Amino acid sequence: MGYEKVTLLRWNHAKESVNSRYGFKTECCRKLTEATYKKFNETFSYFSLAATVDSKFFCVHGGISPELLTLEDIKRVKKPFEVPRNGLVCDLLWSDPDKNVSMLGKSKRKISVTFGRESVRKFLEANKLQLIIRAHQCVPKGFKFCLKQQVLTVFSAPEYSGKSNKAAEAIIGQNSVLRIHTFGINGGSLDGVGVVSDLEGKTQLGGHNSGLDVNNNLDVKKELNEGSPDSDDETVEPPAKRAKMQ
Ligand SMILES: [Mn+2]
Repeated sequence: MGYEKVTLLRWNHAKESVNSRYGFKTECCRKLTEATYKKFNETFSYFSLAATVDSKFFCVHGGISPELLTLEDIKRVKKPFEVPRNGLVCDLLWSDPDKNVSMLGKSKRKISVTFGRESVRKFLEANKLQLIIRAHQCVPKGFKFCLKQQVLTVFSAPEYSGKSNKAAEAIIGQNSVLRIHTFGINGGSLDGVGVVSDLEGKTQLGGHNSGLDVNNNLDVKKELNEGSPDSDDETVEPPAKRAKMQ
């Protein structure tokens, strides 16, 4: 299937200091050139912070921020931009949902914050949105709803860093029907596993035919995944470089 337009959202590794710590720089310089590596990082500074789909789904890499009240706060960030170590831009790329707090909590990543169901509820309500779709944490099935099903984590790297997790993608179709396609690695190649068509964890095989209508399922499937995603992605921000002694 072709796409007319693709919007890449900035993620927490789309930053030079993180790239140089977690292997992208090494791989890039080995397979390509350092100049290409620099171009990658320059390009990252033009990526979008977040996107909405159908004015219902808020897509972002990490999550929300105490400095995020309305979508206008994001629109005010002019490209290109760097990712600071705190504040709105940092939180959008680094924050995580947290079932143990109502509003905000401390992140064990040593950067940004965690956010609870009440802060999500307020953000969604203020912006007339229904669901936050984010990545940033490895989850065993590739997807996980949390915080009263106001937040969906979709993790697209199967067998991440030696784990046995599946991966998933969220597909929003006509009438804002949300489908979740999960996949794993089979014999070294990506293998479509199927589409999850209900919220009770029964993965149905058979391609993209089954739809998951979030609106119809939100209230009746409350039991699902009320916890926070497992914080398996333990990426932390590298410490700030110390100024060289003169
Ligand atoms: Mn991440």
